[in-house]
Amino acid sequence: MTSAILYSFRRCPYAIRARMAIAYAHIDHELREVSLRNKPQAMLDISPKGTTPVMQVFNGKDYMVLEESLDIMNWALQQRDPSGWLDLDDSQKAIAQQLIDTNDSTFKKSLDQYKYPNRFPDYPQEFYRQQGEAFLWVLESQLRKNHHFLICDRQTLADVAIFPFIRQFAYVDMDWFQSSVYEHLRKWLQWHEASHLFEIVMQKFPEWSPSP
Ligand SMILES: N[C@@H](CCC(=O)N[C@@H](CS)C(=O)NCC(=O)O)C(=O)O
Repeated sequence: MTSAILYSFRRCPYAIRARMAIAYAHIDHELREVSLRNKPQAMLDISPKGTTPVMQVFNGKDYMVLEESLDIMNWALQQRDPSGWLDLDDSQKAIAQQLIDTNDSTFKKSLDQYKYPNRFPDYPQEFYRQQGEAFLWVLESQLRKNHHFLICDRQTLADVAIFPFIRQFAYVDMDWFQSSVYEHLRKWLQWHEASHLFEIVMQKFPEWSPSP
């Protein structure tokens, strides 16, 4: 019997980070690829807010629902954390938390504005890119300090939680990103994109529909 179901949308950065944590922790699950334009009723029944990812974890007759990507990541890592993504001291944890909070709030907002400038005609696209660059600078200096990863000298939760969003930002104008001053960030992005974990979670699945 399936022990967990993950409702996911392949390109969603929140879903990507959840899938990476799930794959890393070897969580047995059924992946249900959804269309954001046609969300399955089974997903909306357990999570009416209708965002991906959503994870349903079965425990005998009961189940619990995790409907925030960070909750899914943390839950998966509590089951298994082979390389210690959560093994950090208190000050490292505080930095990780702050970076993730900034990513999910101000940076995500600038990312959406930079990606869809037509929807935000008040300013030119470059303005929104500059807004986002404030966070790129913070990451670049963390990477310089920490030997190529954000918090310490190895990959941890913060790297994985933030990477899919930086990837989206870079892809808006790859020529600009490649010739930008963010040398360490470029290498960090390339490293994550080339990782086996990322390859696994970007496999394509047909859209799920309930069996009749
Ligand atoms: N805070 C949520 C955000 C998830 C989210 O916003 N996902 C987007 C897709 S990338 C979504 O489902 N949007 C709803 C929609 O497009 O209808 C999380 O961390 O899981």
